[in-house]
Amino acid sequence: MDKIKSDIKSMLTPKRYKHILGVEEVAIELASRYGANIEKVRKAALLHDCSKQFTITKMRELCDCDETLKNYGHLGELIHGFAGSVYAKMKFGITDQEILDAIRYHTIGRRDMSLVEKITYLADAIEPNRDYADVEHIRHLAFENIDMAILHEADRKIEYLIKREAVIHPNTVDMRNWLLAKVK
Ligand code: DGI
Ligand code: FE
Ligand code: FE
Ligand code: FE
Repeated sequence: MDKIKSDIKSMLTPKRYKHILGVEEVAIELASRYGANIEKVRKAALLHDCSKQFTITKMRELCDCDETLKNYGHLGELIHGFAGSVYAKMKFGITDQEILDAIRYHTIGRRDMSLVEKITYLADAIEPNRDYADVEHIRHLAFENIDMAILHEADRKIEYLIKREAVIHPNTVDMRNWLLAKVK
């Protein structure tokens, strides 16, 4: 784990590395709370943004931009999880599919996420360096009901994207609808 940390530190800006450590911290807390494998969530947390400093060209080369990104590949921000998952396998020797999927879907989410995926997605959104209007509420919810917390985060994200007149990836909507049915 120390090797992953030092490699990641050298690949990212200091600010991004600070974010990574924040995600790791929250991911460990959530894993303890919900009984997830700590090793797995730590690896997913440390590697989730590993491709963040790559050029968009390099991300596109790496990324097996499957059906999920087919009509959304022009949105640069959505690719780094896909590229990161390929890079984590190639350069960090990660073979566990749950970790690779947690990295892959950490930005857009998806329906039927595993616990490791949920924790990575949520920790990314609520780590201590994050600051947005609803973050305290979602931080609190995170330890009460993880599905409810992700549902609120998805709602918040969708509202934010609508306000900015930005394209919404269907995975986010699909994840939201899945959770909505689940928590009812
Ligand atoms: O990589 P991080 O900054 O830690 O966070 P992230 O991977 O969750 O999100 C990266 C960016 O992607 C963030 O600025 C919001 C944006 N994003 C997430 N979902 C969507 C999106 N942008 C668009 N246009 N549509 C989405 O569905
Ligand atoms: Fe990210
Ligand atoms: Fe996120
Ligand atoms: Fe992140």
